[in-house]
Amino acid sequence: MLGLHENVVTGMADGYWRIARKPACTLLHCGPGLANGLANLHNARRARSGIVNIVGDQATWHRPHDPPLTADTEGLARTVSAWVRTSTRAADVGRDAAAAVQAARTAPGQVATLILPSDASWDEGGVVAEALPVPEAPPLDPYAVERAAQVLRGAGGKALLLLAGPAVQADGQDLAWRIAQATGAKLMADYVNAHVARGRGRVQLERVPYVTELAMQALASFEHIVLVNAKPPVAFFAYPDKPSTQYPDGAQLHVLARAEQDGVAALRALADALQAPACAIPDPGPRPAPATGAPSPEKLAQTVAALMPEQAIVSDESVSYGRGFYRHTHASPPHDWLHLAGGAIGDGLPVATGAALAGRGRRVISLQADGSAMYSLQALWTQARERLPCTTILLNNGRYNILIGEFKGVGATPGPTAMQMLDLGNPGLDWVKLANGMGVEAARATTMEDCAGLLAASFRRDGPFLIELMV
Ligand SMILES: Cc1ncc(C[n+]2csc(CCOP(=O)(O)OP(=O)(O)O)c2C)c(N)n1
Ligand SMILES: [Mg+2]
Repeated sequence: MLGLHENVVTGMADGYWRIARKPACTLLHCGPGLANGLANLHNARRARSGIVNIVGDQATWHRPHDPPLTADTEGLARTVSAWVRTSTRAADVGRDAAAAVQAARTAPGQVATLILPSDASWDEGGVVAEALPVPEAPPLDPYAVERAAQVLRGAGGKALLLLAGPAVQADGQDLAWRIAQATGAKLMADYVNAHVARGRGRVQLERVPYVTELAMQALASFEHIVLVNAKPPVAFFAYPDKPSTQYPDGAQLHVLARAEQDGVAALRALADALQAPACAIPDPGPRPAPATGAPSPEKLAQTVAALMPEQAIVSDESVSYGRGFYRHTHASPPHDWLHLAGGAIGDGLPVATGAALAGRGRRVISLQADGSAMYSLQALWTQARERLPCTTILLNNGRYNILIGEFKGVGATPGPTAMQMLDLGNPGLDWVKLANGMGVEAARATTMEDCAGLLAASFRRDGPFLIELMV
């Protein structure tokens, strides 16, 4: 599949892993091409996605002449990769490729980068290697299970099970719900999740809020936080006079499963230790009707919940507009929700594209902020070329809205010069034309009625469609 910028390609590989649970392989050009793809490899690393990057490089005997594209390719690769190797002979390439795939599949999923000097590719003598076994995830710590059971038995509602990684998939949620019902513990998802199973039949999880004050409020009552593939919750950024950590000073943190351990197995062991009986996850109530009138975040969430097809995939790079989407989308068919896992904007459309490739016909809905979309909008071209079932709701607020809040967070009042740097309205971006220019049909919506009509129509198409929602 051709992507028209390396950051589109690496983001596609990230989205592919999140749905297919097997690595995609990128093909990138020399050090600078890898550098172009680094931001989305950073996101993939934070999402714990398995990816095999193949980076072409100068022939071994040409490199000493220092041609223009010579760079520290290994150095660049190391910043995002768990595994890096340069093959120096054709005879080694098969062996090294097998090791790269093995590294990418190592729990919970890793970025592996294989650098191939051009002579290693074109020389005779290549050998096809056998696939290597996928290593087992590190074993659970029985003491951690026992300790968590002990804590949860005594703490009731003062304990939180904080879920991330595999623990926010359907099986993990079932087990966590049983544990919560048996002990009175509360459940929450980490703010940063690559992939959350959502909708009817799943737990109505909320995430730890983004805004530090709100996160601290949400966590204030907990004396014990049991981490299941999650990290201790910390703020995205520092703010003067605010703490980095969002949990109460006196709270005890208990690691049930680290990111690379099997959180679902850990929850199963914990449910067994607590003899937590099976119990049904509550019904979220009736599906909402599509909203009407002027767009708002709540109305958009409600409309998406009203209309999304079965087994949809949501790629959420809605940035400031989407913080409250969860609450209004529980009562919808089962679906998968993919977040920006590493905070580097420009992943939403590529992830949607890769997820659509892995989803084999499943509808992908991008909830996509405008400023972030501009980083990698070429992904639309790949959606058109591959006729992927992608519906993009492009949230046109004409600015980097979130950064206005960040100014407030550090106690600054942006003046006219700073505000101008957050403004995308001069000249305004015409998303219908931008999409059309890359072969994607598109229309503008200014009301929720328009949006609902276009959304429903897009779901009946085979290929991609973009709705520019003026918000
Ligand atoms: C790669 C990268 N560059 C810059 C930033 C800083 N940044 C965070 S959000 C943002 C603007 C987001 O604007 P938009 O996508 O329009 O969302 P809105 O704030 O309007 O909701 C920027 C520039 C970042 N997080 N990642
Ligand atoms: Mg914006």
